[in-house]
Amino acid sequence: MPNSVLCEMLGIRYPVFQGGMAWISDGRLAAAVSEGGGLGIIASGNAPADYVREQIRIAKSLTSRPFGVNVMLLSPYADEVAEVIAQERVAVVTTGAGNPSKYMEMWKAAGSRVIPVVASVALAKLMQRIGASAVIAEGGESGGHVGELTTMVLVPLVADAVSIPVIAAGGIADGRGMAAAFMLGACGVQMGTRFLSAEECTIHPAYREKVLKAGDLATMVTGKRLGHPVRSLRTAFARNYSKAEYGGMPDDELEALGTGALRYAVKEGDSEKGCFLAGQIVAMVNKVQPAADIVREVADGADEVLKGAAGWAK
Ligand code: TUI
Repeated sequence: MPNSVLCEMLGIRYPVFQGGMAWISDGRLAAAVSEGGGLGIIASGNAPADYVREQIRIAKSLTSRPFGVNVMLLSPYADEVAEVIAQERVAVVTTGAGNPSKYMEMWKAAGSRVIPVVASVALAKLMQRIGASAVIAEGGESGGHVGELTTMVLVPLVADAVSIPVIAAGGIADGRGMAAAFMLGACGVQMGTRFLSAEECTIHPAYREKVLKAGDLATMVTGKRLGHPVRSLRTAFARNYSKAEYGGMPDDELEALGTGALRYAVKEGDSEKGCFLAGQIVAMVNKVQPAADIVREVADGADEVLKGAAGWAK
């Protein structure tokens, strides 16, 4: 693996982050990734602070290596989750779906490294200015809440605009993707979808089955009308939601249709009521394996590709 500044900064072996996926990335998955030499990240999603504290304690009991917690900034519990993170002195905080400026001082005072997800150059620059240690540039190929730009466009633009390390996310699930991210100016990657098939990932068996079977056109984006576009598997729920969205359902009813949908997918595997978040690269995820093997396979795969890089031009 090319020497990444991220490894030194965070005390990890491979510059591979496991993305914080709501209701999925718990303390056990995060600890398994960190034990494997990557950076495991607990997702707080829309969960209350007590749940997040419990998952942090679980991760601490399973690994002495650094791990992170992701704060979903649209959550009604974001303020209290932010405080728990500071109290627990978590090594790394990542944020998603918004601007985390108001928490920055508190997290830095607690000794955490803050690494926000950004979907634009402007937010990346602002994050650098207020003291972020790095930024995660996430393209719209990713699962969950998506921005406008693709990884291919966003990563080099952000890498040119800031001097802090850039981690690429969105559409990466193997060594080729990781090597490409390096070529675009990133010094690490974050993957979510690839970890849906980790042995330590406790999604409902029906969710896992859908992931393993998904092909290249298996995902779609819904939620644009309410301003929170989300990429998920093209299930009965996603199709119905889309019909309602473009069929003129009032905003409050549409909002209600989406409430609890992530949890239904993860815990009950229910295709009628559940929203199965996944990125476009889900088509490449087709085997179940330990999280540590995923981290190593992707990092070693990138190494292999990069070694042959001089011979690429055909
Ligand atoms: O956050 C994510 N992915 C997520 S969050 C989530 S839970 C959810 N539930 C209901 C509605 C929406 C989400 C599921 N997946 N990824 C990180 C990410 N952040 N992607 C894009 C962004 C982003 C977009 C705009 C970050 C900042 C931003 O800036 C807004 C601003 O205020 O400047």
